[in-house]
Amino acid sequence: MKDPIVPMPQVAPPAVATAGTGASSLPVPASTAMQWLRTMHLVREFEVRCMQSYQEKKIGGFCHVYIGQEAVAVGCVAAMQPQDPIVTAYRDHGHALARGMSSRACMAEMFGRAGGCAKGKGGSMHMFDRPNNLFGGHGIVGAQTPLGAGLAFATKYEDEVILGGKSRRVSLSFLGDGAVNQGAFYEAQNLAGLLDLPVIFIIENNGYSMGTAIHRGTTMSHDICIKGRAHGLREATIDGMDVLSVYRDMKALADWCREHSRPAIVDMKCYRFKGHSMSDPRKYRTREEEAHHESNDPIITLERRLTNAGVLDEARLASMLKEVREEVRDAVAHANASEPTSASELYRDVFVEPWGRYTGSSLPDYMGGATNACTFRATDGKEGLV
Ligand SMILES: Cc1ncc(C[n+]2csc(CCOP(=O)(O)OP(=O)(O)O)c2C)c(N)n1
Ligand SMILES: [Mg+2]
Repeated sequence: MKDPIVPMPQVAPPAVATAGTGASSLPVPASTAMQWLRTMHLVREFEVRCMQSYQEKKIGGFCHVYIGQEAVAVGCVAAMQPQDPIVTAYRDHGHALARGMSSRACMAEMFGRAGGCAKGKGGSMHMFDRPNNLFGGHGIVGAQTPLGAGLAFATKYEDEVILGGKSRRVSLSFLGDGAVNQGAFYEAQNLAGLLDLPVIFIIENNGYSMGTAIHRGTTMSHDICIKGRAHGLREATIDGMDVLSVYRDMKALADWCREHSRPAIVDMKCYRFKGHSMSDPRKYRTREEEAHHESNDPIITLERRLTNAGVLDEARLASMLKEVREEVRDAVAHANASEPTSASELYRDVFVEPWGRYTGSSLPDYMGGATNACTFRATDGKEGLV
């Protein structure tokens, strides 16, 4: 019999409405909030240059930009610890940069060059950063949700069974609102609930899956957390347009999941300012609707808050923007200068190396059935996630 699940408070006091002025009115140190602002600007500038490079045909394939949703990735990453695994869908550049991937490696991946994080073999939808515990970047809608549960199983197993301690890591599995209707999501939630997996499914609810408004394709779209309630997940509805709210509410939720080793679901309310992908004319929504949401730009909201607190002024903002533009310009130059990925690379990194012969614990009967020592090992000589 499992412990009863204590529901999260659904309406938290707005983070932006803290009384008073000065740096002390901020819920985090001023330098931290300034760093978040810089990262949000970096993501925005990166995406703008991606759109430009796509039009110049430097980037091929699909390209889904994150403009408008920056507060989600930045606030969520800030609320977690670096060793917590993260997995996401194809709209992944923001998560990669927020997690600490260099803009050079990210842009070279966009360009399909050898200097990219996946040696140019993944492209826009497959950002992967092992040192920063980002496990992709996945193009199949919803496919990352069982992976999120699997990552939580792996960390829990490693912490509790192999290391003999307490489960100490929480996995984040981001998904879009369109992905909640995939069967894999329900299997993942069921297992997470059943096995007490510390994973948080964050639904980046931007209101649309491609051109379909959420209410046209999803039942109970006004209360999307109900999808997790059936599996006993803890839940939270969060304002994804305000990085301070995202941080505060995600930190509280992640702390609880870490403490209790339990799963959760988040309805992260947000809006994508651009089309679904580069080829989307956005005929399914009005320009008035877009303008309404753009007036709630998460970057402007944070700038206003920092200005009111006296930690941001025009000169500081100008110097931050200059630095960010230079960083992204350098990333584009690096991507351009990086070698195109060679065809022979296609055969590398498909299997863990050295793969060797059959690696089961015993040989099949037709081969004699004798005991066979396991020869599997990861390329870096380490097994598992640590
Ligand atoms: C299994 C599967 N079905 C369909 C698609 C095509 N497809 C790509 S993105 C997308 C919409 C997903 O929308 P959402 O989950 O809300 O994410 P968002 O684009 O809003 O970030 C669809 C249907 C796919 N990639 N995988
Ligand atoms: Mg969506």
